[in-house]
Amino acid sequence: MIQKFIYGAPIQTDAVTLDIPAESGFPAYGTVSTKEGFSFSYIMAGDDIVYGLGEANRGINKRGYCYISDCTDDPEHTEDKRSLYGAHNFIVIAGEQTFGMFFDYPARLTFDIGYTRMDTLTVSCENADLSLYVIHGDSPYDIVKQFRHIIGRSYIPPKFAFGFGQSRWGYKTKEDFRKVAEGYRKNNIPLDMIYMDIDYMDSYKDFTLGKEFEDFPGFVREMKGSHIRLIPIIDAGVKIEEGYDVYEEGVQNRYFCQRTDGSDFVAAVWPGDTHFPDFLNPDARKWFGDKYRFLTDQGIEGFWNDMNEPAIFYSKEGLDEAKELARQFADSGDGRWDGAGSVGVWQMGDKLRSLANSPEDYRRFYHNMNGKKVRHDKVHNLYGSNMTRAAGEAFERIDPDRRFLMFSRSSYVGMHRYGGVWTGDNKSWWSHLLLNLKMMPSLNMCGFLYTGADLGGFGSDTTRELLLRFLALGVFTPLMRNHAALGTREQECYQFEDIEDFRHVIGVRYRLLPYLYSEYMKAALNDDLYFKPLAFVYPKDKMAVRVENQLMLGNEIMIAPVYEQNGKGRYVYLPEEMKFIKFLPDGTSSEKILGQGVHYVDIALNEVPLFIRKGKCIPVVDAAECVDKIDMEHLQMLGYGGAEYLLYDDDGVHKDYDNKKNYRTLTNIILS
Ligand code: MIG
Repeated sequence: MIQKFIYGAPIQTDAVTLDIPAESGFPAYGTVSTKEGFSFSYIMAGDDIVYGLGEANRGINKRGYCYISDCTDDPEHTEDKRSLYGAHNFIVIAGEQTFGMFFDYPARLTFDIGYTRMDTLTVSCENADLSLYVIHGDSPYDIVKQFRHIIGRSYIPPKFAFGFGQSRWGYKTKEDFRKVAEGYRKNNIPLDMIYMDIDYMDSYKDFTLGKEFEDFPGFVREMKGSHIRLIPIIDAGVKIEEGYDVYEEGVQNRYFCQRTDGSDFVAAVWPGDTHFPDFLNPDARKWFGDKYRFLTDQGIEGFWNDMNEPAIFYSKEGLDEAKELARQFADSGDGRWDGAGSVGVWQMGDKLRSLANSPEDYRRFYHNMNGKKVRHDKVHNLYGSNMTRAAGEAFERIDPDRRFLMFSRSSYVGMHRYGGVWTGDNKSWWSHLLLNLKMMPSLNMCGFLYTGADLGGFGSDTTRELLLRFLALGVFTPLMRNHAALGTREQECYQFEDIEDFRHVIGVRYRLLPYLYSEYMKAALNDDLYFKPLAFVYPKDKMAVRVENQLMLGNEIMIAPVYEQNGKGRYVYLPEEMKFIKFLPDGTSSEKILGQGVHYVDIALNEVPLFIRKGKCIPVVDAAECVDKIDMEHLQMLGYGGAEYLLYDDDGVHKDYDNKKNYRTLTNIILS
């Protein structure tokens, strides 16, 4: 049962698709105050767990910290950070009283979950203009499914997007891409996608190609000939340049975000000075979306949308202020570090450091929302979402029967209908492997099923060991992509010794692909979860409820990756008897039945572990070099006494999801 309460005059976000009549009165839980802005407070019982918040820092249980929904381009995901790229304002409180809440509010929103006071949850924001949804249910899992139902079906990518992809910021020429394709194909490491980062464009201009990419359709075809799809990036900012069609059209039609005086707002990003398309204006959204045709017409089938928080290096205004301060700084003589009376080194440094993504800049420009002028900071968390919505809506026009690959960096609930997300600029840190695992179920709860992290880590130098362990988790995440930042150690799988280990680990992804795809599709089609915390499956098991380093995947398996350097294995908690399966580098697998309880299991660096639940079985196939070549005719069953598995499969291209023919029951003949 879902109740909706409206406070003030909420801005329409389109997060919820189901029409729920608003009620008067108060939520049955906690207290709401609208005296100074909005706040909701609730006293948590000692053992209450708080789930949700999608792409957020720290644990699966969000309790014990303060999180702020404020989409931010911050590439340092250290433990102290409160805001990442997404704003996913859904939480479930589970314990003495169990209920869910969705705060549909598109600006900065604070979740103090036992930070100020350990027993108190306070959700607050500046303006009391929001819709609050309160969800009652039998269990957190039930509440999540109800929430998912009201926000609409999750995005479904084409099947090739379940393959493995290689990316790196810095590939510039056809030769660079060919080298990657060759590196994988020659070494027989499976690969389905190579990502094109910003250097493919002409001067970082969206919907252009650098001169290196003459006869681009031919190049796209050449890659497709090796069953590799090129996936270009699109950035939010549009370069200011006379004669550049996207710029000219945007200016002419007033499709860019404007300052108070009506002039187009200028922000510096990769192309230099840019304007920001007003994705909240439906006409501008349609216009920008149709620009993707420039690339789809040349054979491109997928994209990733970046810098759409939006990220700002600096604004003209901000820079002018800094320059003015620099003048005063220069005139201030040899003062003290703190300036004592004039401008000091620290003040100058702070000013320069605060130029990027500054809250002041987000107050300097406006959107045109159906004729209404809305200051950006009031709708900040909708920007990236609506960029991706622009693309998603355009794909419906470009080819209504076909699926396109689309994922975004910034997002708000509602965008899950148009695309997936990747979790942005992580680092080659062991802690980020575990963070990756913890984010997955929370993202799923908020509708984002097609997700994954930069495997190997984006920033800083990876190691062979870290990459292999990252990949062994990535085998299970719908988006499986190795991506790294400019200037870091090269981390394509063929850059390391004993390449066969990479061939094997990534090969396991392809061996499991029919199963993973089937479970993804079932989750998407039934508003269900692909990844679940153990607590959702074993709610009565006190130990399972606390587990934060293992996940349930689909309805049959549990995963427990190794996430520590020099780890030869790990402790794992089994809520019930399960079969422990390891995919071994020689192509075989080992099996061992383990009883309920805690076990230490050995997991070598080139092995991929999983656990099959009692009474369940899953299909596996032989490894293949790409998704198109998976042999679906020769499925083998791996199981623990399970007699049947309901397989979902389709052509992976079109949208005939609800056809009964997509389901077939597989029988586990090799009963073990
Ligand atoms: O300011 O396009 O998160 O994946 O490689 C950095 C370059 C811009 C940030 C993205 C990252 C991408 C990078 N981009």
